[in-house]
Amino acid sequence: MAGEPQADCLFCKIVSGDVPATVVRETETVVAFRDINPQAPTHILVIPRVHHPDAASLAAAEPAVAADVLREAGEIAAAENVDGSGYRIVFNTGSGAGQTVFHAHAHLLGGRGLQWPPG
Ligand code: IU
Repeated sequence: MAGEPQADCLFCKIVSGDVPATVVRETETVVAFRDINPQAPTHILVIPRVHHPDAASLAAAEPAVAADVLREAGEIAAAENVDGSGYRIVFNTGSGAGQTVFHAHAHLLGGRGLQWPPG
């Protein structure tokens, strides 16, 4: 059922604690942890506890939780001191856009110059 934990989902396993991660923040609805393969000095993934395959399906099904993801990303950017220099929140959506884990997640990237357009 939409929103339920998926046995084969890496990020559901991080939410449950079955797979370790360097968690920086947890709320009732959201978990944030450092990306295992960081692309910037600050690279944190902000994920909902509930399972939805991508950001748009999360927003459609549970808009308040999607808002929680965005708000937490902003608060973590401030806590990491990357808000002054600028940061990026990225939702890769679909394998053609580089999505490899099909549990909605925001990439929070900061701490270096970020080019536009992205690759
Ligand atoms: P993507 O947008 O689906 O490609 O992002 C998935 C991210 O999950 C990617 O940046 C990986 O480095 C990251 N990740 C992780 O942090 N821990 C893991 O155990 C695995 C992937 I597998």
